[in-house]
Amino acid sequence: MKFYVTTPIYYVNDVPTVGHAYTTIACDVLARYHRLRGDEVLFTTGTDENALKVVRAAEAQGIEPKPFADDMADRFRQEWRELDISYDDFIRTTEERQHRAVQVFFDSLYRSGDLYVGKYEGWYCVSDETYFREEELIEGRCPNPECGKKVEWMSEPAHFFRLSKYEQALLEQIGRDPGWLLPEFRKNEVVNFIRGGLRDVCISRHSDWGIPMPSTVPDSEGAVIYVWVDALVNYLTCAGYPDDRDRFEHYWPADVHVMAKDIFVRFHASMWPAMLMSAGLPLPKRIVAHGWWTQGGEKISKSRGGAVPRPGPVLEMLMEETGCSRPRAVDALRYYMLRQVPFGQDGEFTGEGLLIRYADDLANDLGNLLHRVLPMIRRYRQGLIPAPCQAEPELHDAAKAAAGGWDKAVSTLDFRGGLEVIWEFLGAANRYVDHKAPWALAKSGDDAALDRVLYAAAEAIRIAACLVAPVMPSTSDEIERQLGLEGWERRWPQASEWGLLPGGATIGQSERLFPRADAAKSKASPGEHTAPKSSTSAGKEAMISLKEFQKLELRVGEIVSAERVPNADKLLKLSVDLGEETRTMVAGIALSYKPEELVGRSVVVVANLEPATIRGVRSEGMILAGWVEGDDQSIAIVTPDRPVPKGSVVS
Ligand code: ME8
Repeated sequence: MKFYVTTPIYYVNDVPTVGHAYTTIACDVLARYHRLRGDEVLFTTGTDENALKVVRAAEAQGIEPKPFADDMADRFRQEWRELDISYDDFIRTTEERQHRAVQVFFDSLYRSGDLYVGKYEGWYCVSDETYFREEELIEGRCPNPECGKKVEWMSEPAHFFRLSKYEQALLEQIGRDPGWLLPEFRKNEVVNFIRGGLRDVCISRHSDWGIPMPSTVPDSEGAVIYVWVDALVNYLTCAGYPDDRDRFEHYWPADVHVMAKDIFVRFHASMWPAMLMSAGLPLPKRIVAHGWWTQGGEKISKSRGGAVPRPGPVLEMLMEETGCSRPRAVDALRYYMLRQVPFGQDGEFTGEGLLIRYADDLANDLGNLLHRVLPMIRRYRQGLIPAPCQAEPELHDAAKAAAGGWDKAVSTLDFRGGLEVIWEFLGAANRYVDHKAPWALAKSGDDAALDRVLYAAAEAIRIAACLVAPVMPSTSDEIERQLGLEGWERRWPQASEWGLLPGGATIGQSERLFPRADAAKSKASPGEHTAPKSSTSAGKEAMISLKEFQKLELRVGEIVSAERVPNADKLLKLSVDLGEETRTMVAGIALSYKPEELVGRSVVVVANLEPATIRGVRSEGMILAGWVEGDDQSIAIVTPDRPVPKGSVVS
């Protein structure tokens, strides 16, 4: 199966914002997902350079338009490389192949009788590259609420495309193919727009920047083609139009054009299909509009003044706040954008929202699973994956549901819904580990059960890595490396197939995927990670079973550093070495111990306590301590009375 997906081609009047990144990431996810399924994918993006606003932006910098556009196009490419965008083709509308395609396409509109020469007099908004009627203006300005700029009067002989002729054909197409325009509520906007009456569009301009009109068309002297006709044709050019017929027949029509709502109704859902009908070419199979990312409720846009969120600085912020690597920051941004808002709706972009998603979904749900399971395989099985076990129904059913749910969600571009089902599976995998308590099985010496649980948990991680691969490609690679699957060829049917993780494989070196963000908010309610002060004698109803007790993962650790938590009299921030890893823990023992007294001391910690952020410090475990008799201010930490290796289980 072939799959052809396109982003809009972006104006090069400025560098991209997170809004441009969003569309490009969404298309990248579609492309990667289809490649994983074995489809032959063509994923295209590029830059729209023949616009008047590009000339104006170049002028403002005192540069000629072409070198200005060259530089900008490079910066777009650079940005997409940074964000791990796997496009197959990057088209610039100043390229020769685009000039040829646009001229041939324009000529075919002329030959179909849908072009005529008239006179254009009216208002033009340079920023939106759109003509408006007098009555459409708002106090003499562009009626687009996001623009509102001054319009300019244009009066020139012009070429018109008979858009009005296609009203009925467009309405019929919309009625015939219910999934053609998405989302549904925007489809209704298109229907209303067309029913309101389509006017013929002026598709020429007099300028020396743009694609010259073919000489076969009357009055073409000195005229260039309207930038929107030029821009839309890029979708054909990338598919091989007009000269590479085989390629064109293979890839066209596009499977999906993706864009935001700003360029959906008027351009992609009306003018573009009408022009294709006129040229006798098949229509794209699906046209999808997402919402806008906003800041302070307003659309994030290149032309808006002030600090516009751009991908680079957002990644820097994330790395600084969390200590994560650049590839993890990239994947966290990709994840956040697709998970945060339903595709089609607007969403407010905030650094805080990104940090919360990072902490809750990535560091906790995904990262935790990996960092609980792999150290146990190292500790109990010398780093070797146990032999494959039969599918554990509670895990396998959840995996199948996640893979099926993701398939379904991707087909309607419901990325948020798709990620939700994957995260339900991660929840099931974490609960499985809690419930099976492998540390308790290790204690009780039930080797067969321990093998089964460790294998099943590792297999769940492999499946999760495959499921999230289109959204977080480098994180999936890293998880597979840690599982010992470097070089493993990931394919989609493997996602929920049980038992593919080879037994006997040696796991790779562990590295924390998503270090815990100090500043990130935690799901856990803040509380001090020390034993509670009151020790009431437990009533019968408060008793716990041995099995419940075994869920506790108590370990011996060694304090390797200690310091006070600023502005908190009772708190110390400790680094505790647990053998396989060193964790940060916050303990309320500062009134009883000086930091320097603690370094080198052995302590007993609750190692599987849900992390919490205490006074801005992420605490990943609890030190056991008791109150000194007769002194309710003084605390004594619990220490083994003989040397015990770091990481040993306390039972
Ligand atoms: O319109 N939220 O280019 P453009 C969501 N050249 N998406 C956003 C966004 C935001 N705040 N800001 C930008 C053009 N986008 C034409 C397109 S295509 C044949 C020609 C994304 O640079 C979104 O995809 O203004 C939007 O449609 C596109 O960038 C507009 O990019």
